[in-house]
Amino acid sequence: MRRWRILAGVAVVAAAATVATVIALPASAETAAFTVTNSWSSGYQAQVEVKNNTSASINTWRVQLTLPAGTTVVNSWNATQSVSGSTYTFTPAGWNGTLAAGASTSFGFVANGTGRPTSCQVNGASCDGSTSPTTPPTTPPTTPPTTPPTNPPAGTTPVAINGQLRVCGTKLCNANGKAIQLRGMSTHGLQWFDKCYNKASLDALANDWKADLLRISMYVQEGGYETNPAGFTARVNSLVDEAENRGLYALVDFHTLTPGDPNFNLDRAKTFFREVSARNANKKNIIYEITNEPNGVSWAGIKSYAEQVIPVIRANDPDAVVIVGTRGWSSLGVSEGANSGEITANPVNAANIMYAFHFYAASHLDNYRAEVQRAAASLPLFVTEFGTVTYTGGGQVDLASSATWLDLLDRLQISYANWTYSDAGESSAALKAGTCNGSNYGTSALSESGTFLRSRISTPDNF
Ligand code: IDC
Repeated sequence: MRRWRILAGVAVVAAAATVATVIALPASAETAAFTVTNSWSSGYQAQVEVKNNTSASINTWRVQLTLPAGTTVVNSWNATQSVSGSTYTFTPAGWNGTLAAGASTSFGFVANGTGRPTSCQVNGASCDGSTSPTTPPTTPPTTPPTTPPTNPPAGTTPVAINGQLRVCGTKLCNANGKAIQLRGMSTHGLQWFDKCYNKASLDALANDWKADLLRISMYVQEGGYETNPAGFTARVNSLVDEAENRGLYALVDFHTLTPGDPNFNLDRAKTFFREVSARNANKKNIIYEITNEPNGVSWAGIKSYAEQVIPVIRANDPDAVVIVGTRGWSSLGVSEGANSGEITANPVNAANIMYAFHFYAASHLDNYRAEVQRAAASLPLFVTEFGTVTYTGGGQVDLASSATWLDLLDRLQISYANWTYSDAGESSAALKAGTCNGSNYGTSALSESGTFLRSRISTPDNF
């Protein structure tokens, strides 16, 4: 981690290592410390820790960073960002403005370009706590930092190639800033089909299907999380590990469905995501889906839920992508007579997020496809769930509509997960009934839907 400090509120050990120099703390100052947490050939990720070194509580702060020509901020989190010329101003995200005496908070951003800030001010004064703005050093003042990789680690699995993902504009990008599409499968409800997620089935998904992601569908009601929070949390964590071991991304789905208002589960969501994000913060493969299919609830209600749950995740895992469900069973509102305009007019106040869209190919046809195409021009979309069948999870497998849908998603580079990688007795299941009682997950175990999905997912990736 390359780290240089523009902070005077702490003891700083001089580079010579023989003399310890303590820089005196100004009588009254806020400070901001800039750290590069990851970098690659065309950009870097940084964190800024804002500290209140005064003896009184403050209720807001403002950090201004000036970047050299050729370097821009792509996105930020845990702060509200504005820009004037080459100076970026960061103010509290809403929940982290108040800092008690001695308290600190941090925000992060991704820069496109390699230039580090040439100036840093906090509340109008230098970030080091002195009264006049100073230019931070351009070389590390202390012992040589560890060298960050200039490229994602070499390897052949989706996670080894792409590393930590982030949202870039309307796309999902890898650690190198390249727009990518992930294709994979969703579990069925873990309370019913847990036995389908074992070594042989997950190996088949990674090696034979060449999937990029596993959606871990944890129902909250219907015998799910609410009945055994510790047990379901542990199982989700173990599946995040199983995905990581195979180089797959893990999409953690807080599968709210009935009741449709996610706020019914707000406290459970905060507890669940606090625990899961703390435990998995250092993993590159985790993506958080904070609510499955809001229904019978306004967009304002969903947005309010998201703006309470996202900070809980960010506090532990600031750089992970978070996906927010949309109105009308994640139909961008269409199934309840609305459309994505209500989101673009009033987006969730958070960075590095995407919006969920779900479809069932035999039920949701051209008017839904048109809305996805329209919305994709301005919103980052992720199809976290879709079926080849009707919205009941059963009925006819509509291969023609499914292919039209997947062609559209491929063209728009929208990532997707199919419902379900299970042997449920319904036509949406990719595995024939009874498969999970044995150890054969080869092509002979696949249903009509599974055969189709494997043929689509196993083709070469665009990364
Ligand atoms: C369905 C399952 C079915 C189960 C039911 C319980 O396929 O076996 O009995 O849930 O609620 C969704 C939901 C997803 C549904 C799926 C099919 O996210 O939970 O699964 N579906 O109905 N949205 C649209 C369709």
